[in-house]
Amino acid sequence: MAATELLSGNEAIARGAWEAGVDFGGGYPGTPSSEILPALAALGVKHVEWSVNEKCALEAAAGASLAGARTIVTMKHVGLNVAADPLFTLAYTGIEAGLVVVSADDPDMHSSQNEQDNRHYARAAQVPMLEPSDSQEARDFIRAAYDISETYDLPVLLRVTTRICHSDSLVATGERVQPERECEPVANPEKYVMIPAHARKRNALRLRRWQELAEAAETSELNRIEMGDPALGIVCSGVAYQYAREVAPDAGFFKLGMAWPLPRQALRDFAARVEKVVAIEESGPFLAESLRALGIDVVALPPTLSLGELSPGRVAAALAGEDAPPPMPAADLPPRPPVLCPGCPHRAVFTVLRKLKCHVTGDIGCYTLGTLPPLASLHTCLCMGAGIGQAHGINSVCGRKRSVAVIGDSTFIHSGITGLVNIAYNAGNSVVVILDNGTTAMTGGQEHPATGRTLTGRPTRKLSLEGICQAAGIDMVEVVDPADLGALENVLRQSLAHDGPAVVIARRPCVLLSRERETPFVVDADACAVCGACLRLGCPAIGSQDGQPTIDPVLCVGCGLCAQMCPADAIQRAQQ
Ligand SMILES: Cc1ncc(C[n+]2csc(CCOP(=O)(O)OP(=O)(O)O)c2C)c(N)n1
Repeated sequence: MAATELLSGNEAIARGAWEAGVDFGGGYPGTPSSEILPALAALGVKHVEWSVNEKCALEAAAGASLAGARTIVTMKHVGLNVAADPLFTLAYTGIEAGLVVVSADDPDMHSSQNEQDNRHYARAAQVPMLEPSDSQEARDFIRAAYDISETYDLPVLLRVTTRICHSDSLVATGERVQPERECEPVANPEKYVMIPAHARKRNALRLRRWQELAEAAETSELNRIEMGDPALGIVCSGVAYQYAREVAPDAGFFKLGMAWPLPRQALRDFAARVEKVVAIEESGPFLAESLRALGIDVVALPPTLSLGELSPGRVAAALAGEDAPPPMPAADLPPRPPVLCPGCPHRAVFTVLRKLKCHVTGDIGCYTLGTLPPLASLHTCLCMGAGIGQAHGINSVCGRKRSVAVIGDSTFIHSGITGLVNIAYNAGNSVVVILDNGTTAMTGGQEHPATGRTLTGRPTRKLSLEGICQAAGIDMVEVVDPADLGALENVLRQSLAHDGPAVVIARRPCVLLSRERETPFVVDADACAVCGACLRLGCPAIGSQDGQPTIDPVLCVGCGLCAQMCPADAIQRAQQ
């Protein structure tokens, strides 16, 4: 029954996809997109999966679409780099049933390594892109996206940003439209086998479809003109619309719901009706440059406006002609740098790597925090999977085991395996430490192939990390519990001394998985030599009072790492 619900943008996307009759959802977790697929699964969609990575997700979706099922693929912005290969050629082959790719961008990098603007992908791949500006539009636009996808035989990008994904607003929902298609894969080689002879023809067809879509964009109901005071005409989309509307309620607005292809003539007509045109947009001058390419005179805004997120205050400053609009105001709170949890198994690994004075090529996950003091023992973080390749490059030119790579279990499966195969194949000598905490902790604890459970919690075939490393050609593969500092140090030393590449799997579950605690530890003040060894762990449970280390019994989970670090044996389990 149709109803009104308070939904986050992510929940609204899932709802819209469910209503549109989606039967397949795939993706890889990544903030701010991670909640979409679990919400879709909760609605009872036929098949929803955490794929191994974003490329796998899009390829599986392409297959499901070929078999007649409407499909959705979700990822954070950098995930689209991984999925870009199939995306570009999908624009040639087209689809059978509607295929929508959700790209959740993260301006200001709340939880990302860059703030790339994925609107450029729509232009580069020539695929349509819709940009909702609240949860209602997220639900409505995704429904519209399936119609566009099927009418123009193209995958459609739905671009959202953190504020849209994670803000709640009211949504009028509807019923699910049950798809009528037979589930049967289409055999149409001229359309789906992209050998050059076919691809050239498809490219010409693609161009024709694109021109038809560009024509339709001129009158698309997804775009809206709100004609106000003609002194100022604002062109915008997504969350930027909300900020601009708040700051300049009387201005004229061209609100783009379909942000690519642009309604070129409609925008020119709008520009002719206002005295000056400003493009209010996050991330970069994508719209401003596109409008200028149409011959529209757009007011230049300060380049620094493209750094980070917009806010009503920043938009007001920009509209007032200020040169350097202030950054997003920081909340008036004490600084709280991110830290590894008390009892986090990653802490032990960085403690030993620091002791061994290793140069460490890192990766993305909770363990990236190993770069911060006092652990301060992770020296690179580029993109998922990169740490293994970087170690291989460093060690290849240095001719010895100069760098050690660390990588989380989920990241290893996502894009580390190929790097390891590359090491084995090219006779590399790197040591790779897989931080196997049994989950994708950083993005909220999602399942992955080595957890042995699917997105819905169903038991499944469990990937053996040891097995896959051996199969890659690594002879020395050791598994160690990082909670045993001595054993971990021994294994690392042996791996570094080994003639050839080695993998150390540091296996201990994330403390947030079971949330079980052991009896906390206490510092015996009389025995403590105040040497500071325990403080160098950077454990949030260990503080100091008047120079004397203390352990907070509420935070301590009883992992015992500090007791192993203490040369004076002054840290003991508390008496129960
Ligand atoms: C291409 C890409 N996809 C997704 C992400 C988001 N992301 C960053 S790290 C990570 C996985 C972290 O899990 P794991 O490697 O197991 O380390 P943990 O956080 O558990 O220590 C994810 C999903 C990303 N940064 N880049």
